[in-house]
Amino acid sequence: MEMTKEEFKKELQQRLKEKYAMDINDASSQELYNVLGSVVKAYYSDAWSNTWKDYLEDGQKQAYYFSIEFLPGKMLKSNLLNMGILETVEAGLADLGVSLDELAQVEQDMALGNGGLGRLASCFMDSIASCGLPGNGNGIRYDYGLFKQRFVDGYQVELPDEWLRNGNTWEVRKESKAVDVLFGGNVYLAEDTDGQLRPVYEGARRLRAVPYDTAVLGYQNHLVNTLRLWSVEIPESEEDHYRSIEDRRAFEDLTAVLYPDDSNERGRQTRLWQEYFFVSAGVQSIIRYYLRLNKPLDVLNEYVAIHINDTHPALCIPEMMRILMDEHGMSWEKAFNVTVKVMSYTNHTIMAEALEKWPVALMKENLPRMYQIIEELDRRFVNELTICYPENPELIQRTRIIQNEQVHMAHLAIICSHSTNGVAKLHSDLLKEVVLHDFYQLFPERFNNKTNGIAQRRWLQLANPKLSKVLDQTIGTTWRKTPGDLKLLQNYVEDQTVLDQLAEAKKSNKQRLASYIEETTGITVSPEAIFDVQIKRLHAYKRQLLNLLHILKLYFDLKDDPKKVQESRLFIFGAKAAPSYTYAKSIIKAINEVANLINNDPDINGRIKVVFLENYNVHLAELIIPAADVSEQISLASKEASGTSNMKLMLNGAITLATLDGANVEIRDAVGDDNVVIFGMTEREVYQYYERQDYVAKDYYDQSPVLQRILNAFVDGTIPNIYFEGREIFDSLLKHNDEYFVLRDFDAYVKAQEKIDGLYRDQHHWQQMSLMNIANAGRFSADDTMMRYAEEIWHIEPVEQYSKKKG
Ligand code: CJB
Repeated sequence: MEMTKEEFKKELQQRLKEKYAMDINDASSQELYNVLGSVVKAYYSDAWSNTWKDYLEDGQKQAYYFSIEFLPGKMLKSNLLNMGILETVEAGLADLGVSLDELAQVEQDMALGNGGLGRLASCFMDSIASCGLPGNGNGIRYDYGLFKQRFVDGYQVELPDEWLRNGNTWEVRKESKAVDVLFGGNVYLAEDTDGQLRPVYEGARRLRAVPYDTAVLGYQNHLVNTLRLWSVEIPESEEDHYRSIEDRRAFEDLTAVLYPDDSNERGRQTRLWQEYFFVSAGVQSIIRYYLRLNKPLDVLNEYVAIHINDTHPALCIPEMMRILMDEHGMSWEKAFNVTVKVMSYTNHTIMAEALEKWPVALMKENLPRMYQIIEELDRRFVNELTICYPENPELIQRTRIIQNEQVHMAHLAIICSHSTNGVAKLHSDLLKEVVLHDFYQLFPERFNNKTNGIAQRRWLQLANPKLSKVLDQTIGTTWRKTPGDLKLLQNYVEDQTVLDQLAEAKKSNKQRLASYIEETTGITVSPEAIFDVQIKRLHAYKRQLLNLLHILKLYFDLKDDPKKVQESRLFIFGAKAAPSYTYAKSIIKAINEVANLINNDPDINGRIKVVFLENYNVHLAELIIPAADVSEQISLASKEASGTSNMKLMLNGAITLATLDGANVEIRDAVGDDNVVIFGMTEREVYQYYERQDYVAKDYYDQSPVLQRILNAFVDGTIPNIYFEGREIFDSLLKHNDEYFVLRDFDAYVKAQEKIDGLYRDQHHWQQMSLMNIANAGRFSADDTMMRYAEEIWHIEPVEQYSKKKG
């Protein structure tokens, strides 16, 4: 995909003429962006069609990553980088008086996900292609992405995200690949002309699933995989079935909105429809493609691996069974055998409320054939277990798929797939030992760990060009392809020049963020302050509240003793709360009010500032992360399955301040105790409290004048304008006994923060710690994670010709 600067300029101007009959100077940014997009697309289109044709011709086994969320963010620069023409295009545009950065702003963030789970899926897409692996994504093309967050009087307000308003340059509508999906009605089995039992559908609703494909470019390796997102339409033949416009709208709305919940069960009919819709469309299209290989369906697993990302796509299992049996006449036993070998499943949380369960009645009514198959899967599982463990009926009751009139999606996914993995070592251990222990006893060989990873191209090369340049000058450029080579930086830990250059890059990123903060909030912040960052969804278990309590402590300390020695701090928050999660929204309001109080208090004089940036998204993360000094990873131990912002922040040289939760444990192992600040209860201690049931949050309050002052501030008017929210938070800690042990960990957290303060004062040492974090972040590359999925779960290999070109 070579292209010179002059060729690029010519092509751009030519296309601008063709499309808008305009010269560069007359075009708006949007028009230029559209045309640039079409130039880029034209450049990869050959490689795209070659890739899937090659896969087909070579009978290549492919993986399909099914996820109800993808969160790619902006794609222009990432595509340019992966094509190897980022600099050429940047320079060509500059010649024409256009800034690439400004054009890139025009692109809407593609926010078809809530948080970690969706962003992980997108990092994985990038890495699968970059490793030369044959793998594709399958999901939903929501008309509206995750809501836009605004603050009004400190409250979160949600606005619709009309990301498609100006079109989407990257997608290609594939009308000819549309498939039909059936919902509702009655299904019964009747003998067909060939003597086989086949389902007969009565009164089912037929909807059309139309795919929109997006190219997923590998990093400079000529490989282009596909992210296929499905959109609903009403087939012409069905028009008569709609009695009114409202009736029609209800079905058209199927792919309208992304459910804005994160780690929370959503028992709504539309959500169930969404799940079946993209699963059925995806599996049907895989089978259709497979049949072109002219291979028998009972060796499907030699050519196809389907990954179930969390339980939302778990209906892949009964849908595959349906297609194999109902449409291709396979026996139950054979179909089950193949299905298990094709499917694999990742669990992303141990939070009980996130473990999906669907009421039997709802499933029966909306997806009758799915329910019949699930019921049979459950019946056979129970039969088998009754034979193997006749003495243990409780085990059967605990593990069966249908319990108490509910379908347990995780049970379905584990029982009917060949692999279940957690997303960090601690999380996978907890799955085996506690949360899924029964299943681990039944199927020990199915359980494995795959620690999450991040696409280092986006989170370092694109987000932090300043640091990237220092790295190129210091250790060469191989880290760009092989993130493990970042390790070479360790050799410079005593090199003052390199340390100064790293500090300079950080400072410049802090300045960039400071300007953004000033522009968007009007708050002036000093780049000299410690930039202390907590960016993630707002959730009680992630304990943004603990951060806030500590901020209040610093505030009161400075009020009491204005001469107290303390580094200046800027506390930065970025977080969306699910619209229905009132407690999380109260915390947002409280943080905003505390920010107002502190930022405007002349006694504090800017020594502490608090900024809650609106509308945290991938793009904002790219701005915040390179500027961070401190990475707050302070969830209650055992609750954060992995975390991935922790990896992005360390990669950009922030020091992790963390509990031993999720992947923080592995970050500690990677950088060593001296280069991370750990505090708080271990997961074992948390479980001991659960066993003994002897946590009394109020004791901590009663015994600590410091905590009394801080907590009282929520209800005595010290923090203004939070009459209801303050009471809710106060009661959550004292009346409802502090579910996430905030008060129990408070003292340890304060000490850890004091340690951070002391470490930062010794700038030389701080820079050394920062360097060690960058140097050891390579192991969290999603490339490595994907290679492990490929080898150990999907059994696919990098395509030879691409890996050669890559090498
Ligand atoms: N996660 O973002 C979500 N949504 C869910 O519904 C369940 C889990 C997160 O997934 C990330 C990717 O594995 C994890 O890093 C994170 O800890 C987890 O909360």
